Amino acid sequence: MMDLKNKRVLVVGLGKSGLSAALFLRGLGARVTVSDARSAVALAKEIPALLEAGIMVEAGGHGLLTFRRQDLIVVSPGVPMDTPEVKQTQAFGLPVIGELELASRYLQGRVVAITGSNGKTTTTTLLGKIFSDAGGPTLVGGNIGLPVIDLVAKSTSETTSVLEVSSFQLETVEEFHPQIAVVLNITPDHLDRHGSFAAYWAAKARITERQGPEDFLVLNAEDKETQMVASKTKAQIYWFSARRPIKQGAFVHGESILFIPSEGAKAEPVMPVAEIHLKGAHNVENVLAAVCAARLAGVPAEKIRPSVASFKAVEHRLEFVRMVNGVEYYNDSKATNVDATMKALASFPKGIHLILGGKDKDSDYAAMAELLKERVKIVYTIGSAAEKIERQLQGVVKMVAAGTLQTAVAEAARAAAIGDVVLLSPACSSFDQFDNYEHRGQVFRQFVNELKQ
Ligand code: UMA
Repeated sequence: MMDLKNKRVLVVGLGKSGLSAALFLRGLGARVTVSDARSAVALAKEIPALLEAGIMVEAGGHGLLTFRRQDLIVVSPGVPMDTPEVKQTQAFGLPVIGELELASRYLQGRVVAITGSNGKTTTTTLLGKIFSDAGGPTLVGGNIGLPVIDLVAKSTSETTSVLEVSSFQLETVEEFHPQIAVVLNITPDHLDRHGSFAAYWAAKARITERQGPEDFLVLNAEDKETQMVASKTKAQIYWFSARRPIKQGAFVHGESILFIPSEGAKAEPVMPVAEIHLKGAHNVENVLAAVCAARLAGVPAEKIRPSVASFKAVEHRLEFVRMVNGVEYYNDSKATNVDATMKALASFPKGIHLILGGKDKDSDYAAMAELLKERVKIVYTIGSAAEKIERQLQGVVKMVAAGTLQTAVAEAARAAAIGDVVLLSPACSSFDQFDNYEHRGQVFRQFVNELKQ
């Protein structure tokens, strides 16, 4: 824990994380300033509470001088580390940390952290449910939408905090030290922010940087990039696999999920795969990761089984919205990269009307070509990435340039036949047309709910 009383701390970015971090730091007696690129008008909702709490606000851009006169800089996850003011500050030797790092210096109890390109939210939510069903004090937060700093006041030495952690958050960790870390998969994402896949991978691998031999690292045995994280750890490695038996960890064998607590030990039956009520093969992997982490945390198999069996899809993640005129509508707004959309496509055999597009992240949409040919009837493009998608997928699949989500839903509803599926799984982030992926998913649901039977 740092003594920040009367220290000058600058919080960069005034979204959820920045707001919570600023108020937390003020509560510790620090002299807090927040700096945000958005104008004072855009921040009109946040500013009064901050001023009331005695926090200074710099709006409409970051001033280099504001960054200089500080003892500590706390950056929000969405603020790139190569932002000129952040870079220069670091060059002057001022400490720069992220909100996750700040929170982990104060969070009490055990930390279970989950990262990966896809499946983080589902696995985090499921693990949170398993721990709380098992009866222990449990907190859930992080990239899932609740800043970790908001968990600090509620945590005690008895708490298990289940944290979804992103590459943006991991990029700025120093002392962050989960007792159990999970890496689900690593496929290209956020290349616009990290610059290269290698840099993105390196950020993800930092989840295990502070782990020691008493800690556990749970890795996907079927994902090459994830396997390589094993070379970066001092923790005990456990694996999960949906395809084959493994020596230590969780896997599918026949119709069942089994767990092996240590090499050479007898496999414990956990549950039948048929009891998982989540769509898609990728969700079996998410369940395996959660089972493995829960067993390592000491939750017995007989308690895990009913928790998993009663777990339903997370909002915006292959969420069934409604059946209209024999057509099923699914909201997968959380699919903000190509790999996530491929997993969604793999969950439906054919007859898909796919709504694709949003803000591009330097993604390669051509990677979806085979699945599109095989399963998709029409792609409806939306948002600023539309043109790039149309260029990369020309000749692969029939495409309709819908422009907006509203037009895409209307066009898909018109074209879809009985038995087809209309799927919003955009492979892009939402920030060109929406506040965030939740907003995009809500708007999609609203349009679908307005369709006439
Ligand atoms: N800002 C600046 N300067 C910059 C960049 C941004 O001032 O150079 C300001 C913006 O004007 C805005 C604020 O920073 O006011 C936004 O900060 P933020 O983007 O960090 O957003 P938060 O609301 O704090 O949300 C963050 C995570 N956002 C991102 O990582 C982009 C949320 O993850 C997370 O739920 C939340 O903290 C709580 O931990 C969202 C996300 O998209 C869901 N994550 C990515 C993903 O899952 O793919 C990683």
